[in-house]
Amino acid sequence: MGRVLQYLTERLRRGPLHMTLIDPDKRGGQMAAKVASAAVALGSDAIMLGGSTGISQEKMGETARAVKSAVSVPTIIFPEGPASITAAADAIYFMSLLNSRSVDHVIRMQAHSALEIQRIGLEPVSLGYIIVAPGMRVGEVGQADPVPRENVALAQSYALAAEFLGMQLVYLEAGSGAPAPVPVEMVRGVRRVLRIPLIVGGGIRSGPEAKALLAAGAQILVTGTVTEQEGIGPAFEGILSEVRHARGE
Ligand code: 1GP
Repeated sequence: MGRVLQYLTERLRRGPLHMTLIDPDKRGGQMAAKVASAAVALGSDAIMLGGSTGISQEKMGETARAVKSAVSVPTIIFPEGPASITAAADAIYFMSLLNSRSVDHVIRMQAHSALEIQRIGLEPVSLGYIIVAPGMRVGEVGQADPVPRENVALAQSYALAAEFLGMQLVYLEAGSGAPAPVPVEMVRGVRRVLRIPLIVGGGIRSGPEAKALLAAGAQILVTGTVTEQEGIGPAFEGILSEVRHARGE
């Protein structure tokens, strides 16, 4: 097991986690490092770098280096579209967009980057990525057929398929900036059938939303927009306080 997956697995034994998504195109280098330090001080467990399509390797490298020297938690690349791969990060989500209509997003792009990831020694963390309506921009770029919000069985089916294929994590994604997070009933339904860790992201903007998703069984919450819009403000603090509370801190 790679070091980052081991770190996540060990932490998950104590309770749910939070990851802060930073887009190096919007906040690169030292600006990203500042947000990352403040987020980790409040209890965020990892920094994910990604968000825009076509982030240059240079920008990703510069930001990963700055974040890594500022925080002790893992820095994980969250590729969207063609991967911006850099050895400066600790790991990369090696993800398949399971409900894409395009074979490119399911497996071809991954095949394209696999040798390079091995060559530079970046840890791949295998992840089944499932887009739930509305899906926002990632749903369009990824040519997804988003899981309808009321179709719990379809979300369960994709999630279980990821587990049966040997993937290490499942990510239910409503899309960055979604007006509402993945429905609580869907999270509860997926958690009921799944044995691997469940990540939930997209549209989480408040403590009460985080609390409801955690109660439904989300094990890792991802937020990005909330810090892009207001920095480390009351909304972010509210979300982190629910995560810390859920793990008994
Ligand atoms: C996007 O799930 C993440 O991939 C985060 O979404 O920007 O809406 O927090 P937000």
